[in-house]
Amino acid sequence: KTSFVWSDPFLFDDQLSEEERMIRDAAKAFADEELRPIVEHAYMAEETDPGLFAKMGAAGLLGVTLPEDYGAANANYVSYGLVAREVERVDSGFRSMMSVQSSLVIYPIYAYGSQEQRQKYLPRLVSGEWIGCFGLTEPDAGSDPAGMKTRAEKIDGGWRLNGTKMWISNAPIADVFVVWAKVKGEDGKDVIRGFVLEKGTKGLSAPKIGGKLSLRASITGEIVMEDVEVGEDALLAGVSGLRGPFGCLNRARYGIGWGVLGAAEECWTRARQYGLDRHQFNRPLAATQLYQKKLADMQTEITLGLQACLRVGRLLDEDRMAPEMISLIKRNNCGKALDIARQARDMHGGNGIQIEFAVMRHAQNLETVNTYEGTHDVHALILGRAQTGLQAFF
Ligand code: TGC
Ligand code: FAD
Repeated sequence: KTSFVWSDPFLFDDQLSEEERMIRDAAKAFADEELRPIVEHAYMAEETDPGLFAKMGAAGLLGVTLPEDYGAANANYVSYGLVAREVERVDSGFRSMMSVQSSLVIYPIYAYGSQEQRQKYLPRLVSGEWIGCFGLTEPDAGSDPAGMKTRAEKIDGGWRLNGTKMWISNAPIADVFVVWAKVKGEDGKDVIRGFVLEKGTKGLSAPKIGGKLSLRASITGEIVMEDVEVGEDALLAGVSGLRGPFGCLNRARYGIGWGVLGAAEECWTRARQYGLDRHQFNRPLAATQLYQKKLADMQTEITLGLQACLRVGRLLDEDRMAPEMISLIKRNNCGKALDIARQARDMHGGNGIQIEFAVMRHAQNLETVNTYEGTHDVHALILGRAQTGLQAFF
């Protein structure tokens, strides 16, 4: 008879290849050795160490799906998901830093860039020597990126960009800025194009957004472009239209689907241990029915969520992914992880508000993760549209 493993109910690990397990274990070792010791300070001080990118690069955690030519691991998307899960087990902010670099900066330069752009940027982004950011959202265009005001105007030999991006992860410490702007097409209609800008270019600045109560270990900023002039070689020539940024978001949202389950697992296992250790009414809290029901709910949602991620990851690796599959796991896993973190906070009683118990930090972080890369409700509308054929955004 097979015995039940409470921490891995469906024997998830059995479904991974040896290589996937090795990458997962390397990510876990990195997260435990390099991230756990600094997370409380980073969160409390709202401080992001730019040197972490080079450490992640040296550990092989950046751009893991890229070919070896660029110094990357040439791993599959299941491995990318496993890395996100281990990093986010420590903090969603650290996973944000990693996934912006991998899915939102390295990926578009690889998928839409020229050979010259690939050679110039990818090795240094994969090693973490250079830090990247991705500017889509604007003060007046969040869920509706088609409403962006940033424009790129054709000038002799290149482009001039004007506009402001808002809520941009990594921006204040970035060397490389992938930004999306409206360009007047030959038919006179606006079309969205991608550009790669570099730190130090005249007119480009990235002030920090302070005062966040969530995702405090990950720095966030604006990108301000005032008559930023760049050459023709700054254009990501391989794509036009919103499918450019969405192609990147598919990959980042997929990683988030995995990552948030790492944060949820951390909250679940901490709540379980706390309930075993803490006694009230002369018995462990974990001996009460309500406490056990909450643990069972957490175990169930995490177990189902992981199976869903693995399935979507396998389909992505087989090139059979539809974006709606990613909306499903991004939306459901973020919502479930947020519920789990809030419950875990409650189950820790007063201690639950303390930084050393981690659960409230995770709950606060997951508020952001539930919102960025398409809010919980926006992904519901994507799934609703796919099953009814009816557009409900406007
Ligand atoms: P819609 O008409 O649906 O589509 C416009 C064009 O885009 C194509 N497309 C996609 N292509 C690839 N993958 C996808 N997932 C795609 N979704 C749409 C579509 O085929 C069409 O192409 P074409 O060639 O026919 O023109 O667009 P819409 O304007 O109606 O948009 C609808 C909506 C709401 C679904 C979309 O705008 C949306 O997803 N909004 C959410 C915005 C969002 O996710 N922003 C994320 C900003 S980046 C971020 O948050 C990073 S946080 C990083 C971190 O710190 O980890
Ligand atoms: P809004 O779009 O104004 O939404 C507000 C509310 O209205 C939400 O509840 C939403 O679900 C709801 N809503 C919107 N439209 C509809 C509708 N049609 N029907 C029903 N309800 C609707 N962006 C980047 O480009 N790059 C980054 O690196 C990045 N990093 C981020 C980091 C952090 C810490 C944060 C907080 C955000 C980041 N974002 C980034 C921006 C993020 O993607 C947006 O915040 C998100 O897409 C939501 O946009 P918004 O904040 O403008 O909210």
